[in-house]
Amino acid sequence: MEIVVFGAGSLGSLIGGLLARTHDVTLVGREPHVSTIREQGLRVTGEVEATVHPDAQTEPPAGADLAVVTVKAFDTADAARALSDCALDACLSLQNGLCEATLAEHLGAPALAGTCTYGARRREPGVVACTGVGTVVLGPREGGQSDTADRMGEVFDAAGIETVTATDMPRRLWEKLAVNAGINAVTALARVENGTLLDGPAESVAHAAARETAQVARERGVELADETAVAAVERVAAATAANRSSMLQDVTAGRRTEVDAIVGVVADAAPSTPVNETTAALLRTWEAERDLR
Ligand code: KPL
Repeated sequence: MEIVVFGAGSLGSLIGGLLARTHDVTLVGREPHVSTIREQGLRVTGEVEATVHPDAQTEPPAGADLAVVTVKAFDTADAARALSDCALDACLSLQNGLCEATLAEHLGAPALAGTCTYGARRREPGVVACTGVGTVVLGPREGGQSDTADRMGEVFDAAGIETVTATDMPRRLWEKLAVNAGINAVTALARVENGTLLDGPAESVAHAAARETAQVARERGVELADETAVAAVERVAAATAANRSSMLQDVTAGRRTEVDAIVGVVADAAPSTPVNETTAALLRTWEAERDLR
């Protein structure tokens, strides 16, 4: 299968590298990563070891069977515009936030929803580390079964990626949003690793952020219980205890964060969500002071 991975950062390079063991992959990313991959291949290190030779470009190709989108949430509209001239059978978002609707708006092909718990760190141009073998879950963004989702699930599976094809993506996306609202925003503001949220004063803040996210999900017709959202935060904080969340990494590096696509979605919703309103306001203030938004 011909697959374009749009957004060859850490996760995009890892997923693209794993897919390239079996499929024809084009990674779309930035220099000097792309020319290094073209010259020397892509080295995957850590929990998975492989050297693969995908194509690598700064612009998408004219067509592919599948586009996997891995850019930051705030770059989704630009990614969708860049991919709009690429003839596709399907597109899959493996991003934080609820980005599928934006992709569907711009692309003629069905936009599948996905979540990914593989850990990835780009070490240097042409090298990505797999810091944790996880699972890719994908399915129709509105839920239910689709032949396209089933086929794409088989494509990931064939490449040796742990894959689940799910019929309840709306609930899974909101559960992931609860995890990110609880873990990413709180660790970014407190400057701590994910495991610090397993006890201590920040634990209750993370849990309250997750409960508020579940409340907004239910307002939008998605069945997500408070306890399920809190349990997901605890489970992910334990499984990734030593990790620095992507939002903490962004803040540490002085980069724009995904605040709008994560806590902002909950903070800007109709019901009162004081914890997310507070974390969103603090992160947005930090970004505004650095001209990042
Ligand atoms: O998705 C994550 C992120 O950092 O963006 C978690 C699961 C919280 C892992 O750090």
